[in-house]
Amino acid sequence: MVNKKEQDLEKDIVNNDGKAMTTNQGLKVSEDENSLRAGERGPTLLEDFHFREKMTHFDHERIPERIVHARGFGAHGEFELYEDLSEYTYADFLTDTSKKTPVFVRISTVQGSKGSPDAVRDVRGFATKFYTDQGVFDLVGNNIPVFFIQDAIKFPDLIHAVKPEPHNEMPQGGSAHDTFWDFFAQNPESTHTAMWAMSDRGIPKNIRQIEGFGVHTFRLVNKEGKAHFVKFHWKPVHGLESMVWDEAQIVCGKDIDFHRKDLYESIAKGDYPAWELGLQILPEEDEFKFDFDILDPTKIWPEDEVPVKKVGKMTLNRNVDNVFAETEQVAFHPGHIVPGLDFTNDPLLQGRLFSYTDTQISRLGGPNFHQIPINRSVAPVHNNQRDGMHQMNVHRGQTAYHKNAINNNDPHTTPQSEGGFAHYQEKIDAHKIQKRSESFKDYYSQAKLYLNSLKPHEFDHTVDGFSFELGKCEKVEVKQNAVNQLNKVDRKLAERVAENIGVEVPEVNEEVRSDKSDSQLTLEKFERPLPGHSVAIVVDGEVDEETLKAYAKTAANNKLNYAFISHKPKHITESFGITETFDTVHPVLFDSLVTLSDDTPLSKEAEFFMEQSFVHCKPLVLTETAKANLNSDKVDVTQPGVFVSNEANAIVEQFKEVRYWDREV
Ligand code: HDE
Repeated sequence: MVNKKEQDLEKDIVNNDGKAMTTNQGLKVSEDENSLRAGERGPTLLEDFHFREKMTHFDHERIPERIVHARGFGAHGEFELYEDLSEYTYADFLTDTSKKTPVFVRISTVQGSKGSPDAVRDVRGFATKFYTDQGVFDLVGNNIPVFFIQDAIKFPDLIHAVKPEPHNEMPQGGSAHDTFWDFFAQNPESTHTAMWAMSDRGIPKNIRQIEGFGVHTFRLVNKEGKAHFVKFHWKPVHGLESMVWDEAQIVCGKDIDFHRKDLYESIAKGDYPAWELGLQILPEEDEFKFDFDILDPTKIWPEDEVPVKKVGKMTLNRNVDNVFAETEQVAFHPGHIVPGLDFTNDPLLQGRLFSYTDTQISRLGGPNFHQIPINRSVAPVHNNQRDGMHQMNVHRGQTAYHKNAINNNDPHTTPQSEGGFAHYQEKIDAHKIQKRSESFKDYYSQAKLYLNSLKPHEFDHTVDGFSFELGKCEKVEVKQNAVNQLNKVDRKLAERVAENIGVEVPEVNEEVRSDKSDSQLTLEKFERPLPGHSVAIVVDGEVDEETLKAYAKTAANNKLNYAFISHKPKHITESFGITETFDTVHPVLFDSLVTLSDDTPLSKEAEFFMEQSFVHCKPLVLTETAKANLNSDKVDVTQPGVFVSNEANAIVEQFKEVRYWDREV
């Protein structure tokens, strides 16, 4: 069924099928290959208005990319509510379970420019636009629940530090450079978030399998005006997986579109990505119950202490028709809010409420960006705002002010009791000051809590993450200062990183003495349903068609993505239509590997595929023949996750575990 937003977008869809080419003025064009010239070999004439119009438009096809989150991928979907939440809020999309609210989601990296690779180590933006019947609500979050800074005034500094350095514009799509780690060391509020970014969370395997977080504390307000504090979560239905760092770096080169391709293809195939909306709800009376300040965006509310209540599900079920019109022009803003929700005094959130509209004005060329189809509310829009660049509406009538008598005081305001938005009336009694609250000054306890919550292999990966990034810094002072910070969180982390990058371990152990953890933070707690996983079926030498068919059928029946990879794919292409050669793909692009072979020694390419999958701890299946013809000493068939089987079904049976960390060196 077509939802309200799709109906709305339908009006603007341009379909050229069977249509005559025209200029932008509707004039039919008779020639589009040759500009108007003075003679066959003569100069082009200025008079050629079609040439000039075409070229002028082309010259202005680009708009400024986002300052942060420039590289993103978007899709349409729907949100369904499980239960009526009117105890907490009167937002209609959170109280009416019969409603399916249209959504548009854009998932992005932060640092890189629009053409940077997908699989870099970075925070992922997770922005959702709900087209509710009460107006647009944007939940503009990230895949990491905390942020690097506590006050919005520091955002330009953070971003200047993490973006490519101004004197040489390097590095692209990464934080492994001096200015970022200098910022980290000089601004200890960034410590907790850096732990997340350097852990497996910073290198997601794909964007179907990430969590999303609203980060800030917001408010839910019910009809009676009673408020609760709330944190928003998106819990991925397809589980949560990450890459290993070596793999991520190779993917960046082998397939820069790796994440977007996966999302696009999943949606195109009908294997829809989905997330459950989770809420952590806290009565206002409990505001001061914790050993951290709930307004501090560098803190989580540990899920063991405040459980996440799953209240609905979002499914992405439609790719965009046009990336520029939709994904590039979509304009999110944390200040796009609906009745029943409200802000808190989190100083980061407060600053964001200014920044997002401001940035759209230069990015989208004026104040009317809400009229662009993807941004348009499905609730009717009426006010006295007029004119401006790119005004698309024709406002009829004489008055454009409030109050007026000439037009019966329309458009009129609506009392809160009838659905008008009214700000939550929080009592404030304070001095005007420029000062950070003392309650925001514990920078290390939750960083330690995060490390305590990781499994040993996840801790090792975090050590590797820091070691790589700091190892890439050029200034010894920066490396040393950063390790001094790590020493304030965890001695082991500081020691191991210091050793890896060749700086001193600080003399005094200043680590946080706490073994507090949260059981919900390790990736291991997530289920990883098999559908959507990918298997490389390596065909080395002559393998009969029946065998290949059996593997193709098993993979398709279990909704696995698969490709046959061989030296001479012609006969496979003819039978199956899907195929790759050893040159066109790389083992890092697959989650698991099967090797089928004939009775001759395995080729070095086939062995390379197995070695890479082995070193990245992925499941491998070899047939008896392949095992007998394996010469590589880098694939130990006695290790966990390496299976010898002639059954096609082994790719399902054995691939339920997605990584075998015991194999990691
Ligand atoms: Fe953003 N952020 N941000 N941010 N942010 C932007 O808005 C900003 C912050 C986030 O897919 C910009 O349209 C300030 C936290 C996402 O289009 C800009 C501060 C979180 C996206 C901006 C923050 C985010 C943006 C750049 C500190 C997670 C991409 C282009 C107060 C909760 C949305 C644009 C999309 C984009 C400002 C901090 C998430 C410049 C001032 C915290 C997902 O307005």
